[in-house]
Amino acid sequence: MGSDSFINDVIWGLSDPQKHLPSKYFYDEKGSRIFQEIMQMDEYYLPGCEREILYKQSQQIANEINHEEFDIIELGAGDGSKTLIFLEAVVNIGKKITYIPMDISEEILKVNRQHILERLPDLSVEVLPGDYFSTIRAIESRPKPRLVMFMGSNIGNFPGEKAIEFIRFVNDYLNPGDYFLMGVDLKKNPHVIRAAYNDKKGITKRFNLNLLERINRELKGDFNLKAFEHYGVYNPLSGAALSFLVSMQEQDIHIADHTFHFDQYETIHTEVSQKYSLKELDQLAIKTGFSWDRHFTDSRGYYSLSLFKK
Ligand code: AVI
Repeated sequence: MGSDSFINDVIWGLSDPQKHLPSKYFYDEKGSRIFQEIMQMDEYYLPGCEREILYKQSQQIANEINHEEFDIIELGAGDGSKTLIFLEAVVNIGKKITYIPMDISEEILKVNRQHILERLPDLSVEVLPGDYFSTIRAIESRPKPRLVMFMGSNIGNFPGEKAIEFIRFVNDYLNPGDYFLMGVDLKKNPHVIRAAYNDKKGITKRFNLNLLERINRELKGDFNLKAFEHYGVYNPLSGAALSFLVSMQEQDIHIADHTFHFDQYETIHTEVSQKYSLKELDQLAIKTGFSWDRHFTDSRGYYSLSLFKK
């Protein structure tokens, strides 16, 4: 992700009649720190749900996997702290695994490896730095059966058809009998979802505004952060939680040698966090080329770890 594509994406997105910026650019060093704060927020129920499922049902998930020896490849693995719960369960039921965490950040993969080996010193861990698309190709030549994991409801940040395209892409790198385990935030009381993206302390607002700050820092933009508001909305018809930055006044913004005009109340769409029903997940599994699926949900039915089999 060089700054070359960052500038191109920013200019392209702000030139559209409905201005938009890709949410992947939230995660510079500062944005990643703010995201850690989001994960601790009372309103942001997702990590707690995922952890509950992992603690209570990891063994059942592991038992569904019809292989004694296999590779576990985790996309966007981060520090691996939640995955460790699952890996321990797999090892405890006597399966032989190699854990292959993939992430953009080499630093976080070092932390991940150390974390995992502290608890499971005999586990074979092979880290793979890079983005989803380039690194997943690296698993093609590995001879063992596979379980690919994609946790944290990251699939929700792929807008519309892009989620289908991405899961098909993963499916292409699996053989019949391989598995895909995905963390998915489910449709629920819309008030609960809305609150998760509109916290009282304004942490999500800081997260969203950091995107403009990043443009100022890295691309020498001149956004006045005080002239933008964060707006998070959930549409129960589409199941999409959408984040916007709203220009509170008419203004011109300069980035490199480009000028972007904002009318008062004009918005930049910055993120989609798609929510699914279990029925939609069944359809998604079929649409993306899987032959079987099973959902493991938390006690409130807020979140699912969905296991797809090719
Ligand atoms: C990383 N991703 C799953 C988060 C989400 O819920 O869409 C990012 C996030 N944006 C605002 N709060 C959290």
